[in-house]
Amino acid sequence: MKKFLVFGLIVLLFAQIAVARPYRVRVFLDSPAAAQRVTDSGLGLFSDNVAIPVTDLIVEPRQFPELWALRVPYQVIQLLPPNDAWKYEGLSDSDEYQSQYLRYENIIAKYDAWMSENPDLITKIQIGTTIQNRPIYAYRIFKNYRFDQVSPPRNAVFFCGIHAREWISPSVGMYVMDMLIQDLRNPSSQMHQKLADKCAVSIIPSLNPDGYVYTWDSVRLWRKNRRPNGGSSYGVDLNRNWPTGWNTGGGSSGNTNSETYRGPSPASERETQAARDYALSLQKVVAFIDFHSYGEYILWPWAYTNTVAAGASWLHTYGLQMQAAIAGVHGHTYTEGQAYQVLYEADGTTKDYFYSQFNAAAYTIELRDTGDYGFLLPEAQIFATQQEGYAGAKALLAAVVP
Ligand code: 0X9
Ligand code: ZN
Repeated sequence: MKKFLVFGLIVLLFAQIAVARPYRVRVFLDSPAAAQRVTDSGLGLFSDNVAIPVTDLIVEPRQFPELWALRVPYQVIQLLPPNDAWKYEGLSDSDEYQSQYLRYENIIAKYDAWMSENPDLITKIQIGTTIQNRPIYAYRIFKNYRFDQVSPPRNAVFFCGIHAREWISPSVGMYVMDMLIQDLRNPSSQMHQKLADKCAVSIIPSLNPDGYVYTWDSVRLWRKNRRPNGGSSYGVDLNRNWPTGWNTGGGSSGNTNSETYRGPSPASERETQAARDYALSLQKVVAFIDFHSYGEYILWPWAYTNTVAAGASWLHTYGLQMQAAIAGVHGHTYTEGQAYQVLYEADGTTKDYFYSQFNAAAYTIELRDTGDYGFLLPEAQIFATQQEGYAGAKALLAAVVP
């Protein structure tokens, strides 16, 4: 009997190691120094940021020594599902994108289908290639009645999927494209009147395809890209790699294992270079949105410094217009303000670059939710969040195009 018990325990132990389910662990931080130790650690973030006094982390069983080394009080909150348990079965090869998340190839197939149905509106540009050889695309939508006018006077640029695990971001990007097509086919719509002959919108469906694929096939809560950093360390945070303010303030890390590793140099990553060079190739970028999750925020520059941006009053005015438009859909009032102040300090982020380089109305939108499900937003909330994302984008386009 005893023998069987021991055998059973051994089997259980192996099962535990084989599955290696991560834990959600709450740490209590009483100082900026303690917060920085967490930022510099290789532990995953379950919260949307490292905050004083409470932050939730994702800790693999093998990482507990690293947790202890932080010398902070902690409490295990829950056992998270196994890393490979997030694969969506069944419908995942369909192109129905308003009630389910899609794999990368299905996202691109969806945009390609829209493009072939609307060749007069949409063009596709391969803007780069990832380290794992996946193409990175931008799709640009523009209604032109004046064929003498080769390129439009203005451009808006929307990024999706910089952070791999924020699946609702590419999902919102698809809805924005779908709605823009419908609006530009309807001469009486508000967006048609705003955009036709005046402004093109470029959407990058996923700026981090390697990371996104990795979250589907291996580690659901992966955030960074998949650059090998040496040894067993992978990934650069593509929202800490941009040149503006790179490594000047705080809120990024030089530790290659960190979730907010900024990379070896500004714009070191192919994804950053691809998106930067594409934006630079456009004649005039007037608006920019980087879609993230979660938290329900509308954030404008600066994120790298507490200094108030020169154009802050109009950034704030447009931010409030986006906030009202989003609240008008389902009553969710997204928190609006300067990123550094209402969320946290972060250097080398996208919107700081778009504001400093182009003087664009540049925003990060943190989509749903406020923390109940976090990055694991249920499919039942996809459509409502897409509507909110489009409402925000529309309000911004309406504000920047005269
Ligand atoms: O940390 C980030 O890159 C963004 N949050 S997320 O949870 N999606 O990772 C926030 C970027 C916005 N800027 C700052 N508040 N710094
Ligand atoms: Zn993000």
